[in-house]
Amino acid sequence: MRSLILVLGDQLTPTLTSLAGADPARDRVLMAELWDEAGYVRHHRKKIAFLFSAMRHFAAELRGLGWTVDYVTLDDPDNRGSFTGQLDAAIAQHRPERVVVTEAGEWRVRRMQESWAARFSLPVDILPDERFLCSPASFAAWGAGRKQLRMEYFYRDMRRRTGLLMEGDQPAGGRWNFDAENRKPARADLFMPRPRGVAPDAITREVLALVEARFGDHFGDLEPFWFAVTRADAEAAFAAFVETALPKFGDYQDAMLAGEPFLYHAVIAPYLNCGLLDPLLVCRQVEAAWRAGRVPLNAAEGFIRQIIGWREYVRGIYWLKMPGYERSNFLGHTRKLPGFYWTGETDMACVRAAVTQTREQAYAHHIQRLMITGNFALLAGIDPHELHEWYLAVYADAYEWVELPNTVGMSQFADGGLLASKPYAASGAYIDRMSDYCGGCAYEVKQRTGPRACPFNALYWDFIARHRERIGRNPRMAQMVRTYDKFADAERARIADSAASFLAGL
Ligand code: FAD
Ligand code: DLZ
Ligand code: SF4
Repeated sequence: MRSLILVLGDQLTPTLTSLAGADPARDRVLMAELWDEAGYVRHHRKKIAFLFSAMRHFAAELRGLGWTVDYVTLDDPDNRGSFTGQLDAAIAQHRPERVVVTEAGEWRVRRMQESWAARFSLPVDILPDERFLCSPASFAAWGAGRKQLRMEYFYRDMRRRTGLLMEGDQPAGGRWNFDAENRKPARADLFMPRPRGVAPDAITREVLALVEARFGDHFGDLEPFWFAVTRADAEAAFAAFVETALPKFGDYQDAMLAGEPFLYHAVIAPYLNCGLLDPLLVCRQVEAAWRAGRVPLNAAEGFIRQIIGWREYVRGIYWLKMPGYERSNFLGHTRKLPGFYWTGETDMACVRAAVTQTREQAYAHHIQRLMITGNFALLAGIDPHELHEWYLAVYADAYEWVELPNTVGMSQFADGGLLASKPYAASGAYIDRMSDYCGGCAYEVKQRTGPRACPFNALYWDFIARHRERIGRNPRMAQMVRTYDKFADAERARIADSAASFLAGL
């Protein structure tokens, strides 16, 4: 045999660089369900089932294309538990001339890949991952010499580079960004489309039984299981989103509603991140829907910005700053993650809703992650590394390259403002404006202090007071520091007392 091609669980793309240059007649593919990968954080059971089933379906897709695939299931007696162990066994068995891989998405696995040539005394080709639109080197070149790495400017470059939503060298509609039109709270009586689900087939049912048996002690509900696990079904789910939800995606991007876990979101990050959907094709489809008059520009632009802007940008930051970024803690936060992040058992209706749907669906939309669970952790001073491990475990779309910058940078300001221009800290008033959670809450959102007051309020002002030196120089936070300074001494004391007694009870 000539090449042994190791395909990782988030590389389920037939045009992957490691496969593109290989020959199905002479080369062999290796894929494996591994304890180390399922356990480096204790992933949600739905996430493990999703990935194992998508991997098994992808192995079948490759076999259909003529590849020889060695697929090692979790319960295979020859399973070695890790990428390195499994490669070792496969090399001993097949004696390949070389190993070929596409670069891993996570730093942890990339280091492993780099160790293999010396360890196995074999050439190991590590090829670039061309499913991303901006390579780490190209991102570094974009950032070199800039004082600030602002997403908005990166995004404009990506629009120019891809030609998406461009009219010549100008942005379609005359503006790069239509966010000013995108901040509407949703009403419960709006038509709310549901993501297109798929009933489990025989392969998925087998995986569900395996995960039930082997990962009984992991977080999260395994069923109902409705994720797409094939390329065709992921594409159908995306097409359904474009027809039913995309037109309102922009308008209600920041909204939250009790009992509506998905609103007008696409629920495609699990598919994009493991390779079932292609980011550029997805954006081209959205642009085509806008050009055909089926979706408004604010929706198409808002959506495309998330993918060629935010998604590529956070990956660029990740590779620029790793290793070390995972230990960022600019605000010096050390509190342990409260137990209700796992149980949902809290009187705070907004946190309960976000955690409960996370347990049920391995999904929460962006504003729930940022402004509910993230905001609470920021205000309460939770250790950002503990929070990072939580986000990495609980969402079906979570991989460190995308989760870590979102958690450490965007949500916790733990990188000191490299990624976010200001801390995403907000009191209950913001949550009340953007959601209907507060009406059903045991706390009173309009009260700042006292035992019945919404905890986000005292914690917010206490956060401003505690960090005034670190954040007060930011013009957008200086205003809040000035407001705090105008409170009477007695009110400031009540804020400190309320925050302290709430935190003591966590
Ligand atoms: P939509 O709202 O429909 O957006 C469409 C697509 O845009 C998403 O599928 C995603 O690919 C992309 N996108 C949107 N926002 C971002 C963003 N901030 N960063 C990167 N891509 C984005 N996203 C992940 O894919 N994996 C994660 O592990 C992850 N962890 C996060 C942790 C925190 C604390 C926060 C605040 C955000 C995190 N995000 C993560 C970003 C975002 O919340 C999810 O991409 C989004 O909620 C996925 O749902 P969706 O597919 O319905 O997205
Ligand atoms: C996330 C994950 C899980 C849960 N399980 C596996 C697995 O069993 N086998 C595998 O190849 N990949 C898995 N993955 C994805 C890997 O962790 C992923 O490829 C790396 O995080 C990318 O750097
Ligand atoms: Fe959340 Fe406060 Fe509203 Fe309750 S009152 S739902 S804790 S923001």
